[in-house]
Amino acid sequence: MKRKAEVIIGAQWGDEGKGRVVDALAERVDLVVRYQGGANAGHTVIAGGEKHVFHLLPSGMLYPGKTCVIGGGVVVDPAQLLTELRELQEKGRDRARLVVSRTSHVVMPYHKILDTLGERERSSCQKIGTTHRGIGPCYVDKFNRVGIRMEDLLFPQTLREKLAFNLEMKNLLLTRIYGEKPLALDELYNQALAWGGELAPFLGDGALEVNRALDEGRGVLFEGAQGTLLDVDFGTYPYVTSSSPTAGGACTGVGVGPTRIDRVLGVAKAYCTRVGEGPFPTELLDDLGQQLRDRGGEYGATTGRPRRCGWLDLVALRYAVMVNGLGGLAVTKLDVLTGIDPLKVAVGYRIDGQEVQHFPSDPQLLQNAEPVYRELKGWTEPLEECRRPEDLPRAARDYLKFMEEFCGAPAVLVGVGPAREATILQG
Ligand code: 2SA
Ligand code: GDP
Ligand code: MG
Repeated sequence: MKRKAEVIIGAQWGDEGKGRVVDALAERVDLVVRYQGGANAGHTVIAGGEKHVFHLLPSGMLYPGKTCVIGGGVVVDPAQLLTELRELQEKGRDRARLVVSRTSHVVMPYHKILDTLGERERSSCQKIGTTHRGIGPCYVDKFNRVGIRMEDLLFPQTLREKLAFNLEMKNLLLTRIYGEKPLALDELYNQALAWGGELAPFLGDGALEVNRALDEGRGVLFEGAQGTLLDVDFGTYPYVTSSSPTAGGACTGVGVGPTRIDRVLGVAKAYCTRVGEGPFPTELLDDLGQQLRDRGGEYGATTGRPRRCGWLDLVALRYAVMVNGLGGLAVTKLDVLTGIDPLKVAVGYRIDGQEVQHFPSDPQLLQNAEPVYRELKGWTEPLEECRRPEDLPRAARDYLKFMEEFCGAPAVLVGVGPAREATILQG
């Protein structure tokens, strides 16, 4: 079925393989749109034997003839965006047309500095483990209505006034609270003007672009960043990011009504990972955790940090199906589980002696949750060459079936390797 508007979200703690899923599905649509987050994201696409890691650019950029949109809900680091564009050019890749919403907010150097200083000042149990990309401080300014938007970079006088106002506050924080040096207005202003000059050709009206495409019957993929359990409302607060990676974020972060969305697809690894602090009930702190990290190459695509690894948590995944209204799952990295027998999946938690089947909102309860596991049979065959569901060994098919039945969503795509072609597509 040709879908007009599909949202692709991370159904766990991010790094589920959203980039490779978006790349696989982008071929059949016309637009790929990022709607939240910023350069904290690291979305890996391996196409034609070449690896690309997108931080701000949507993962449809490798398709000439398509349009990629950065929605107003994204926080844009102009230097990073220019670097990514330059990298694609240096690789000699033809690329999609790019539209950056004029209303998206600018991540300024002071946001990154404040992100790092904020983390430094938190005691070890309060640290979030951010990517230091300035995401939280930039969203704070947006919601505090003092942010600088991409369109402000085009108007020198407004830009200078807004920067001067912001620097007054930021320099107080930097000098009086953190004991750091103040930032100079002129330097920042000149830098911001230069960014505006370079990015002006890409600035446009993201909402209009996407709604017009939908009106004309063109297909649109909305690409979430991070994941459901990092959502500022539905994640393991306060150990979350500062945006809405869940499906609703696509509507507010682009400017499309919920009635226009045909399906939401949740990307989930066949096991679980998390990078940064916060509760993770099925985490494996033993050799098996290390084995998953090594075999799955589980290191941050932006920071290089080792990711924490653990068994698949079906309680959390079923919660993601609920809060996103998932119509399907894209299960990635099934190949990484080859040779592990038995496999365990969490089907409940024991909290304060009571068994529960729902995902608790209180991180303290989750921290103390002991997973109730179901053991499933493993398999020994490598999966990388499988292209149809029937090519998978029986135990792998049973593992997927158990996931589908427990969560109430069908697996419509299965990843059996990192490359574009290592994909089983069934919907
Ligand atoms: P931030 O920087 O304020 O958004 O950090 C807040 C929390 O959100 C987590 N977070 C992520 N988790 C997984 N992957 C992300 N992207 C990179 C990747 C991460 C990296 O693709 O590997 O390279 O380390 C991402 N971005 C933010 C973060 O770890 C905090 O827990
Ligand atoms: P994203 O942030 O959700 O796009 O995911 P990342 O790119 O941060 O991390 C996913 C990692 O897993 C990347 O290194 C991908 O190349 C890799 N990957 C994605 N799907 C598969 C898969 O099916 N099998 C294997 N072995 N690797 C995969
Ligand atoms: Mg990632």
